Amino acid sequence: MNKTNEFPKDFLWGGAIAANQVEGGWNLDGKGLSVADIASYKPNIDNKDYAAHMEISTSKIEEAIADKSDKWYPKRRGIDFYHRYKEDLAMFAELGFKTLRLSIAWSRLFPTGEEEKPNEAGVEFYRNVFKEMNRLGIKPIVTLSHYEMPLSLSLKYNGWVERRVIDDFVRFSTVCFKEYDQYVDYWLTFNEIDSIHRHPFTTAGIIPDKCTTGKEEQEVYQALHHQFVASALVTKVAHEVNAKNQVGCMLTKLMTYPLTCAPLDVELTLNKNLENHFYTDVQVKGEYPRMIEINLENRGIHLDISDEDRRILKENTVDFLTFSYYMSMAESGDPEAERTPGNTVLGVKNPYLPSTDWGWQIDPKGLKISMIELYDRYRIPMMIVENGMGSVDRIENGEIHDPYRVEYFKEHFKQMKEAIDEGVDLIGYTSWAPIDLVSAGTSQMSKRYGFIYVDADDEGNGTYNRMKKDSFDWYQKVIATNGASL
Ligand code: BGP
Repeated sequence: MNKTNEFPKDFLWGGAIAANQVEGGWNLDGKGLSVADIASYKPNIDNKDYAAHMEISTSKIEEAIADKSDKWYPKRRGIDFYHRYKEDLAMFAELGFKTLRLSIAWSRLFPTGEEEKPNEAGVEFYRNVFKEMNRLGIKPIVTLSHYEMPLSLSLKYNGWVERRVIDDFVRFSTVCFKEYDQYVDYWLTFNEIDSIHRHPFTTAGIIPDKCTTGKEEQEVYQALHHQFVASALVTKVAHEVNAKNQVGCMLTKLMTYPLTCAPLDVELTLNKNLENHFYTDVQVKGEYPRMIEINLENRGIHLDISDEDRRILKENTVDFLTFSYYMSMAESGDPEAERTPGNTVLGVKNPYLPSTDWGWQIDPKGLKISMIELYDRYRIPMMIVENGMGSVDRIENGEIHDPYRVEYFKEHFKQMKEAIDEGVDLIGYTSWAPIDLVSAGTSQMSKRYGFIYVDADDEGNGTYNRMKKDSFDWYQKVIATNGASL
């Protein structure tokens, strides 16, 4: 066994899931509708056009509300984690998980988002989940907002565009910190907070036809600002409720390379990477980067940011930084350059990299580069809280052979180890996702990420039974040997 691959002692190995992609039970025990519950499955989605797929309108929402079934709404079904969580947690424990990243559905605790007191049945559900995790020795990392805000806030206030939603979110988060204090130490505020530009409805409840200024971009940035302030305020509350609480931010790491060394390609790439750092700059350093503020002004985007907001941001920065990493992209000044889909983005295709079944370019080295770049910039502990490969898995004679998944993870883990050896303070890793679940981007079930297979198809047919893939044993061994088996 190669000892040199061993990860730091107490390294948090695990997996990550999100409430709206696993729970189901969308209308049970008092839960309200969330923005995820109206995401429909489109069998003919053209993977190259995310914008069209994410398109939303008031009439589309009304149509979805009127449809009380879950036939075309896979996120209403999830993988029935609501009823099967014990079985799933037992399998995660068998994998040897030290941690599980999961989210709390805001609409299960506050059905419309505006109630003064939480829905007790919702509070109870997560208490039971955390109790079971505690019994199994799995530490939770809890995301407070993972693409599931109450739909009512979206319809009434155009989601995060209105400042008042900050108070609703702080009330919800405070309940979480107090109710689950004995079980949870690690909290994340907003999943992929930068994704508000790529899918504003899912991330922030923004419905384009409700934009009153006629300038959607302006409203998206204002909503983002409200999320930044909310994130800082709940960081403060978490620390007040219990000083042991650690709060992190969460970024989609969109590693971008220049397609060539033509100076224009390099400049465009630099701009992309500066923009990608904006979100972590605000949450880790506590202030808007000067160049971003100038850039916004130059684009005619004038934000309502008070001195009080700036003080809140500055005084309540996060304790650790987390990010998702699936792929990298290239950038080019040539408008004809070939493009390829990535994590809800379209990037220029890098000719040196292979792609997944969904066209996302696989780049383990890019993970190491991202880790070094982010750690050098922020110097606080980091976690990779999403990383994995969506693929079409096939059952052959009752077994699922997924060597491509093992290969993907193995190469990424090696790069993580290299970065750690070079000084990066990486304290945890949660794969996306340890069990098959409904895709965030396409609402497909057939885009599979898990070490555990779930017998369900895109239309919800199937037994929903769980089954181990070959990669299950492989990951179990990696965790058992703390990386030495790599
Ligand atoms: C991230 C989201 C996850 C997740 C993942 C994979 O952006 O935080 O919720 O699903 O991407 O994306 P997809 O499900 O579209 O394959």
